[in-house]
Amino acid sequence: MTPRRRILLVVETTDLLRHAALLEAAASRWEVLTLSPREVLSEPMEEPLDAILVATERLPEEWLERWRRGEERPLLVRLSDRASEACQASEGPWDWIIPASQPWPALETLFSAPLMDPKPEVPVRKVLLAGEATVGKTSLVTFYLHRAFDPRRRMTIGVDIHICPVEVEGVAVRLVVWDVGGQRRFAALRDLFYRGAAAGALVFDLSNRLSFYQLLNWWQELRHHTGSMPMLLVGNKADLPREVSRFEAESLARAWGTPYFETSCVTGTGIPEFFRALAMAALRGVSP
Ligand SMILES: Nc1nc2c(ncn2[C@@H]2O[C@H](COP(=O)(O)OP(=O)(O)O)[C@@H](O)[C@H]2O)c(=O)[nH]1
Ligand SMILES: [Mg+2]
Repeated sequence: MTPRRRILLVVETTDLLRHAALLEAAASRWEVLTLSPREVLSEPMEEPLDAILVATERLPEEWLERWRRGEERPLLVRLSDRASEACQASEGPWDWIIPASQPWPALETLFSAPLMDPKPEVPVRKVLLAGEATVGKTSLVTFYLHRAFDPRRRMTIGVDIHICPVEVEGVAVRLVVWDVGGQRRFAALRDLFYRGAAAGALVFDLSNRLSFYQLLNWWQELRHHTGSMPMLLVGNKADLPREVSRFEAESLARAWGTPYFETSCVTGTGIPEFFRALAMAALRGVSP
């Protein structure tokens, strides 16, 4: 059974930055998915969720009502600009209404009891997955966590923050993996993405030469924002016909002084090794 500590934040893409503090604080504790109202309505959410935080008015009540049925239903929480203090809602779809500007400590109180981290002594490190869209960043995390390939195409528009427990040389580490989609174009959100990261991985698609060429841009951007943070290079989709040879990728990795991994989210090849190396790099990298 997977631990149920998943939170969905529904927020307008343009508002994401206003909730940066919330994202950062929540990220070290829970798995956080962010979706815009449009995405939420167009996608079936099958994953178990502990809570749905809604920071927009643009969600129809029917969608919310649907979640009120069922036994293990998520907590429905409205982040409101108008609320001055947290209150339990007796009518309407919400369980709680919480001020958007100061969601803490109300959120903490709501979630802490059943969801508290049972092992707070485990070191927590923020790590980044960077690389072009569709190279398989989200799939790497999904495979690592569930040992299964999910072929559904789900574009990361917002920021997905996954918690990945890893054990390296007998030491448990909790990686908080930031997987950022199209939001990279918002400069300020980019800072949020890079802030406090201990290690990162640059991912490309072995079956797509362009994604290999684009690595240079990513490398420069990461180096610019994160200085000497340890980085790894990952060639994913090793199960598909190649457009990039191992020799080329290894040459690039050597030039950059980074370890190189080849992975496949279909067969699982290389994925545990990659996460162990990422955790090791994060432990040796900067402390958050
Ligand atoms: N054949 C194959 N397909 C993959 C692999 N990893 C991801 N994909 C597919 O590539 C697409 C993009 O994957 P996704 O994880 O969303 O990429 P992201 O945008 O980098 O997060 C999806 O359709 C995945 O099913 C892989 O290792 N092999
Ligand atoms: Mg993604």
